[in-house]
Amino acid sequence: MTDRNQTLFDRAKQRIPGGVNSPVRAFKAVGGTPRFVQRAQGAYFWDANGQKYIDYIGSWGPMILGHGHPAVLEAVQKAVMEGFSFGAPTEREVELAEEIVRLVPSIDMVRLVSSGTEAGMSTIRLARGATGRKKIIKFEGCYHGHADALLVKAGSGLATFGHPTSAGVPPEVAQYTLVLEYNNLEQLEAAFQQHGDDIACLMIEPIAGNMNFVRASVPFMKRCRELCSQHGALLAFDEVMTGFRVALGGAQSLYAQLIPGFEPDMTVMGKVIGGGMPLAAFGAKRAVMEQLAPLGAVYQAGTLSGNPVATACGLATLKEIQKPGFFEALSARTQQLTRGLQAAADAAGVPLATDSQGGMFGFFLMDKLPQNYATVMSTDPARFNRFFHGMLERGVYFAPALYEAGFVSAAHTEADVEATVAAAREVFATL
Ligand code: KE4
Repeated sequence: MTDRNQTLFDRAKQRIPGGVNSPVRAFKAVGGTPRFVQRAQGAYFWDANGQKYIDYIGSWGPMILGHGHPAVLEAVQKAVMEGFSFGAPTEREVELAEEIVRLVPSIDMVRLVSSGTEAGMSTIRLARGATGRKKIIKFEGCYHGHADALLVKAGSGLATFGHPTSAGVPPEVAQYTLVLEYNNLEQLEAAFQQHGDDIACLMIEPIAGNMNFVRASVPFMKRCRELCSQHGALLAFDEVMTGFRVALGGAQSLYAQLIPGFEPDMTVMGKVIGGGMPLAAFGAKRAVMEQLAPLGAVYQAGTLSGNPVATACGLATLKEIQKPGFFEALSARTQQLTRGLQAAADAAGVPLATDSQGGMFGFFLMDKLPQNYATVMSTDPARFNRFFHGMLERGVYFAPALYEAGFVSAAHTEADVEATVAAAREVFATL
């Protein structure tokens, strides 16, 4: 039988670089043929061959309700009948801005954009404009979108700033980005000691989903907050993945429970707030946000920003996740998965470490949870790839890279997770 995924992939590679519109989709890290999605519903999607999969990616986070939630579908269908895009303000943008600010108490104002990259890039520019400083701190293993200043890897020690991770990024741009090791208190202290008063912002994924699932330790996060405050740098939480996903109030609401009075200065958001449509946002206190055009001197703009169909999708999604018991049920389902995977690995004598928060989870083929990128990347890639493909062949779609997180939706049932764990028992036995 013809493999339509392969046929489509071959065609795609003729006209789209690597056959994909975003690199991770190409299965380069795991090998094999990417699955071309024909349609999706609830916790499942069907590929170009009609093969059904339990979907643990959910568009890399947005599909927290599952695919095709009736209330979201209705809201989007109504919105498209009123118009696709106007390039003019609409009431729904105001409603969504008010809703986001209500759910994220650390921000007074928000600007809507179309992607997490746009939101992260604009946050950096705004932080630089608001502080008049050039330098920024990011952490190895955290991804904040593909803006030049953020495609940077650690330099040779603290004294030197970063080097580009991508061709096309001039070293002059990377020179203002300092890349530290995640959870490394000594490096953090030294960086602020040497550069503190020149730092515009420190940007961090509070739970790093771009190195699978690594939490910033409480002492580390507390110190990030203290040092930023001490030196007049802005603490920017990149919650594109964790926002409205690990908890209704995002990861910052969890750190606020562990560190008295904790809040970031800026927040980058995306994914869930668009419900699968192109919508992201960044927010901060009024004094910072009012430095943005047209009020202030920091320019930022976007043709499709606050798109009326995307805001309808986002509002309907945010309404559903606020229903009583939503996150309790989602967390319980996610924990059913991680506990089931752990038991299956233990039974097969395969080292596995798992963690989850709300509807986001990670697992590592190692004995204990890693605290930084270097440890995550010490995983045996061949073993991960065998696990990934073993599950894929059994109709379970995990992230096609060992450094990516996984996502459970409200549509995943107990039976879906039981089937996933049963498949994992078979695959772990082969590892
Ligand atoms: P986008 O520009 O892809 O919408 O968002 C960039 C971004 C920013 N910040 C965080 C914490 C993110 O996780 C992302 C994007 N996440 C990846 C998954 N690791 C999207 C998948 C992809 O690149 O295709």
